[in-house]
Amino acid sequence: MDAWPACAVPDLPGRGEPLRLFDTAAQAVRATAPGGTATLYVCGITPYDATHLGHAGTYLAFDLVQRMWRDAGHEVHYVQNVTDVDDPLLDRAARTGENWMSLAEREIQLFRDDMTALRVLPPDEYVGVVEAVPEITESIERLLEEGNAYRLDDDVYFPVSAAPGFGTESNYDRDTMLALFGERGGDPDRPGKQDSLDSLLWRGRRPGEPYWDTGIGAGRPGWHIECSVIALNRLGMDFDVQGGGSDLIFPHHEHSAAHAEALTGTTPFAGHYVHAGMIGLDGEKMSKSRGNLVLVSKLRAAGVDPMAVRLALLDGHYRADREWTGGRLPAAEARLHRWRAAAALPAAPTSDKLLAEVRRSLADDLDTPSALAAIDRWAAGALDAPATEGDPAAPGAVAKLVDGLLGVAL
Ligand code: 5CA
Ligand code: ZN
Repeated sequence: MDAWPACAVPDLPGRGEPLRLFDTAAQAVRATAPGGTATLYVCGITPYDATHLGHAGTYLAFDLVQRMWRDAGHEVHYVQNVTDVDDPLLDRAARTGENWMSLAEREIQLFRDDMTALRVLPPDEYVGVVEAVPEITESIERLLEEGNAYRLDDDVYFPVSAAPGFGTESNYDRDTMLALFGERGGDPDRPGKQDSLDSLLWRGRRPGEPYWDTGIGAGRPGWHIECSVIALNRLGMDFDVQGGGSDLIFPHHEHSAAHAEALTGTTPFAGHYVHAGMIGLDGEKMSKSRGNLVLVSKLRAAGVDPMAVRLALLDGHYRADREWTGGRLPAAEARLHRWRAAAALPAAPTSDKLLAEVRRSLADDLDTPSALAAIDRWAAGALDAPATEGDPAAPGAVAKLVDGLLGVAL
């Protein structure tokens, strides 16, 4: 399906540093080692409600990953999915009496508009699960043929015993895995499974639910195999970064990796597993199911500058769980105002050191708080100095670096 329009990313003088990111599997910050083309898969939305600031924070983190790679001279191949058929979407459609496909279509369009407004770089391939059903089905058939899947009633399961590396992506112990599996869409207590942690690859047709008639039978794919196959068929194994929010560490990313490893007989699925922290409101994770949301579209409709929303999200480190509070937006608006005023001066302190500083901060696991603080110091110096002194090229150069590396248009 179509993604959304890309904004131009200016080229900056010199070369950026190699990007280092925290890898959940290694539990350490490690250098990403992209070849000429860096490869990225980020889990997309389940389109049953509008984009909230939690989603925006996560997609922004991976937007910066791409900016850093490009600045370091790489091409980027970026794939994102849309979970456009799944239980929460079907439940919501059933409750409101809307057709599930129109609900998905409307929310996907709203997401595109929100991402465009926030200047988030689009994926090169934006793939809906519905359009990928044939390739996903083919992979499940292969797992069955090779003894890496088993049938239970009309459903098909993945046995965790088929993936020797199971558990090494999340690093969680079995009790934690069992608890999270139950909380996040798994069915640890279903009788007949070989292991409580085995996950659903194929859900046989249920009355009233959409289904596809396939070689496996009538039904629809399970969640983890969707991302596994969509990523694998476009990026191959050992692509550079698998991304999403930290709520996807287990079971989603663990099982996606396990499926791909069983499908190919090779390891690893991704070079880095990178997870953004959860953005909360009133002490709880912001989530569609809880309904404690601040929506990007609502902020836009209220006339809030999307660049201020972007800055408010970048003010915290992507990996930290963080609370959205009422003060964040006014603080970001004030910062944006100061940066714009400094960038509009006829001359300002030179920016070469600033470019190096911002590059260094972002290369270190996307340390945006340090990068923003460095730009604050430059802006304060520029606004304090007499307007005619300094380098006439500096204001424009800083606007360009803020655009290129942070995606903020001044
Ligand atoms: N469709 C699946 C992934 S295949 C899914 O998780 N969809 S989602 O709509 O629920 O979430 C989309 C992305 O936003 C995921 O990466 C998820 O981890 C992230 N996300 C959801 N809630 C928050 C939050 N409160 N803070 C930060 N990121 C969040
Ligand atoms: Zn996913």
